[in-house]
Amino acid sequence: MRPHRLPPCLAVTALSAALLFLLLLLCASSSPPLFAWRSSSASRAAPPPPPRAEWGPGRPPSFAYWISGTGGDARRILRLLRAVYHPRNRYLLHLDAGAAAEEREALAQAVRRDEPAWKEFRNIDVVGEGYAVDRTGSSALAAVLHGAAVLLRIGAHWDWLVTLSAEDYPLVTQDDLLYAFSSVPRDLNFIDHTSDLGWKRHERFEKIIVDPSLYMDRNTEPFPSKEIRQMPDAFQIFTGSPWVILSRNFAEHCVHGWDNLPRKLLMYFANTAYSTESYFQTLICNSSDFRNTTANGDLRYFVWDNPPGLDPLVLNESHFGNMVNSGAAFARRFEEDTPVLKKMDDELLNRSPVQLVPGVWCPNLGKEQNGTDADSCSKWGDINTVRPGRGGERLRQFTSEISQTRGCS
Ligand SMILES: *[C@@H]1O[C@H](CO)[C@@H](O)[C@H](O)[C@H]1NC(C)=O
Ligand SMILES: *[C@@H]1O[C@H](CO)[C@@H](O)[C@H](O)[C@H]1NC(C)=O
Ligand SMILES: *[C@@H]1O[C@H](CO)[C@@H](O)[C@H](O)[C@H]1NC(C)=O
Ligand SMILES: CC(=O)N[C@H]1CO[C@H](CO)[C@@H](O)[C@@H]1O
Repeated sequence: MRPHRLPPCLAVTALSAALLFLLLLLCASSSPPLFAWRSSSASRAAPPPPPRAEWGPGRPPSFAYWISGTGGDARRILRLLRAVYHPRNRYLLHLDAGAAAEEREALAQAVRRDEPAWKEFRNIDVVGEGYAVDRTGSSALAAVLHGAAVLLRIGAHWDWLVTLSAEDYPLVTQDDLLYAFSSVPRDLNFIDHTSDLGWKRHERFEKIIVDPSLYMDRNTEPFPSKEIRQMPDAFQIFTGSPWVILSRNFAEHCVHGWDNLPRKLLMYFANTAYSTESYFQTLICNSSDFRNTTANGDLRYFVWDNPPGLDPLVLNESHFGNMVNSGAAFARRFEEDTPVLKKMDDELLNRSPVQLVPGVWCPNLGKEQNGTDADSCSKWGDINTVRPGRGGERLRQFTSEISQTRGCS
């Protein structure tokens, strides 16, 4: 007898319903809760208008970045944002419920004020309220899906959604990334996956967990239910890296899915540990319309200990060479202000600690002007052209290799 507890199956159903409700809510709500831009006062002398982005064939693509962190991560997120900034892209920043409202407000202030380019292009938003998230539970998946829904609503032009955390850093400039992806079919998804579940079969999929962060307003650890469930037979489970690059089409399918599978899987993965490692994988591999749009890789560099821990190793200067040669676009995990980030700024991004990464869109960045290096953009360049460096060629080569083989096996 467990008189004081809700029977696990009931708790589970309630939570699945909570997740589904959350998702439906976000699809239905007409105004996402963001720190919005206020229109600037018209009385100031008008600066030259920013160049207009052009879209479509012959133009570079555009990325939507979902960047998430927790309490104390605002500074790292700003550094990462500078390292991945380009006016063509769209950025949505999220500090989860582990951060105080003041930190979230300060992040929103920085995004409004810190860089002339951010003020001008207004392509960065901060989620106004932190969702409770536990990365081992399904609340992490709910947060990503919510982010995707908001980005679909506020950004009409992006082609791919990239998920990053405050512990990530780019290995290439945005000129490089936009260049490499210019030759990638826009419906292609980069989702690392396998159907070989190994120990995860029992530990992850036969066990049922309950993630209270789905309904609490504080980050709360999931707890296991005593019950065991059978492996599903209506779909085959795939698992892999939680970090993904999703095509706009597939992101729409996940959020506004016109068929049942996205919702059915959401119910299932609501009670699975680490559902961000399996939801997108299982959905795409079981959808006949999308299977063939999967490339098996996440374009990230990370290193596992032997035997592997729960998280990949923290990277340092000893990993620099392998990181660059990997051909990947992003690497993780880094500690805040660790020296290897400075080396990446210097040698890969051509960025000083206070600057945005130079590119065709702002040619004066980092150039000497009257004896000092320009640390902000004073004159707009062409935001519809990119000029790749060696990193761009490497990444193009790598994406072309891994996208030769599509589908799931
Ligand atoms: C996906 O690829 C397989 C194998 O190449 C092919 O048989 C199938 O028709 C493709 N499906 C779609 C929807 O294009
Ligand atoms: C770098 O990381 C590796 C692997 O975690 C570790 O063995 C090594 O001691 C670290 N080096 C420095 C300089 O921290
Ligand atoms: C550099 O100095 C000259 C002369 O003082 C000035 O006319 C010019 O605007 C300055 N250029 C920049 C980019 O500050
Ligand atoms: C609808 C659909 O394509 N379902 C697929 C789910 O995954 C299994 C295993 O890959 C396929 O056999 C199904 O056809």
